[in-house]
Amino acid sequence: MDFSELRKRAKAHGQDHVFAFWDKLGEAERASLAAQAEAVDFALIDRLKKEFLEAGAAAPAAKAKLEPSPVIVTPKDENDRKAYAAAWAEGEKALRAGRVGCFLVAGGQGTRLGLKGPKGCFEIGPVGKRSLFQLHAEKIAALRAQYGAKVPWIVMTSDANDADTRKYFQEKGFFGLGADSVMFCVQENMPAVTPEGKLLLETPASLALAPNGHGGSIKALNDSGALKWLRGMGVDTVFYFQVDNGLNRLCDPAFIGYHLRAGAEMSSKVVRKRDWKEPVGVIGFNNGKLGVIEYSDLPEDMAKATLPDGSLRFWAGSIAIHVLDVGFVERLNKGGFQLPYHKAKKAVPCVGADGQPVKLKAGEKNGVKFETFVFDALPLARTALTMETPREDDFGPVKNAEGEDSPASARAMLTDQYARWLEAAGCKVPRKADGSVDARIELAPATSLFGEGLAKHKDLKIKPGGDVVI
Ligand code: UD2
Repeated sequence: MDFSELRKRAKAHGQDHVFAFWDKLGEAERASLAAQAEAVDFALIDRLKKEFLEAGAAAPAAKAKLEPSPVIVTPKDENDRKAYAAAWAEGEKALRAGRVGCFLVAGGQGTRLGLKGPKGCFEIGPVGKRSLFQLHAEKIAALRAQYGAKVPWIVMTSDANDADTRKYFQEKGFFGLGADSVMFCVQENMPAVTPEGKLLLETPASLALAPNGHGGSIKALNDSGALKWLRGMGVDTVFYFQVDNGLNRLCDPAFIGYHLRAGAEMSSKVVRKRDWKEPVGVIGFNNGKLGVIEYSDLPEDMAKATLPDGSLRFWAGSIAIHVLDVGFVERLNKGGFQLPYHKAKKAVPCVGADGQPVKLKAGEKNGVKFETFVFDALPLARTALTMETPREDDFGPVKNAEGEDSPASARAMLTDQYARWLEAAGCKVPRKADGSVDARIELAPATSLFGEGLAKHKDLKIKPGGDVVI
């Protein structure tokens, strides 16, 4: 688009300040700023401004009417165990038939952990240097070996980490998976704005852009050709997971089986919330439709509400592990579909009217980012299912530098899982007086994927305080 046309368009939406430094920019800078501005959907920004920023915009929680919804709970009796075994068998059948692909969302910026570079490069191995990406990749390799299927892998990145992620995969030789069975797709950006809805400039020559939330994955799967790629291989079921959770039971056959048996379009895993404050969304009926209310949107009295036995009423915390039907994702993309946006106040690096970087005070949130969430697809599914999973088997994310959901807690959970598997196979694992494992243990997914095949290690000697890698 010709520059005067572009400027006119920005002006019509009250956003032509983005060209305030135009006269001072070189050719290349102008070209890149113009390309960024051209990609902005100004009408969408106007709509979001009205919806979220102007007087009278209601908080999402005020619009919600939340009720608990049914969950397939972890087996408690013989009937449950039978259903679980049948679901497991069904999931294994689908895996063997090559119907299942994996989809990792890794476009986030990992700001809370204070990391430079993709979060997937973080070394999570309790003993060795196994990174999150490597752990996920080795699980996929183990699934391929176990089920004799291709199990293709799609990795969603964002502009913020795409080049670094691809480089890391190249350097690691795609972890032996074969480059032709791994596909990258890049999610779109959204511009960050001031609380008044004005676009922020990160530098005089660039907009402050941020990934558009993991809901962008639904569109990215379509636009990148990933859906066609999956269809071409006969894949109709996608296992969706997040980069930060190394404990994740990748392609859990029981979960896939329940999903397929119910004819669901989208299924989600939940854990019992640790306490009312745990930062996970809760699954429930939201205005009569199954959905997730994000933790930041759940009113405190609802988050704290209990049942007569004292347990949380809204206990089903979403751990962002889903199964998606490929046909469902195709349907969502028909007619340029987009998920609803959510608003988040954030500290956004930017320049002021003088073109100099604005110094933010500690904790100051000067900007607003708009993001879409993949779980907003749940209410659009014709059939959707929720399954409980034991936290210790499935959810040990790395989110914070210290404390809960930190590298230390995630490594301890991995060690504990490996220890429980070895003990179940008859191996003696040293434990401290408080019951925690008195050793550091790391099992390669090739050694055991879901805890199987460990009988041959039952005589393994583990010294108190020692390291074990098998
Ligand atoms: C997410 C969920 C929360 C709970 C928790 C479980 C949201 C809004 N909240 O919280 O309810 O399920 O996870 O761990 O989802 N990502 C992208 N692109 C983006 C943004 C994020 O790919 O634009 C990826 C990111 O790389 C990561 C995942 O999505 O793998 C989660 O992102 P997060 O760490 O920001 O989500 P969190 O912990 O606030």
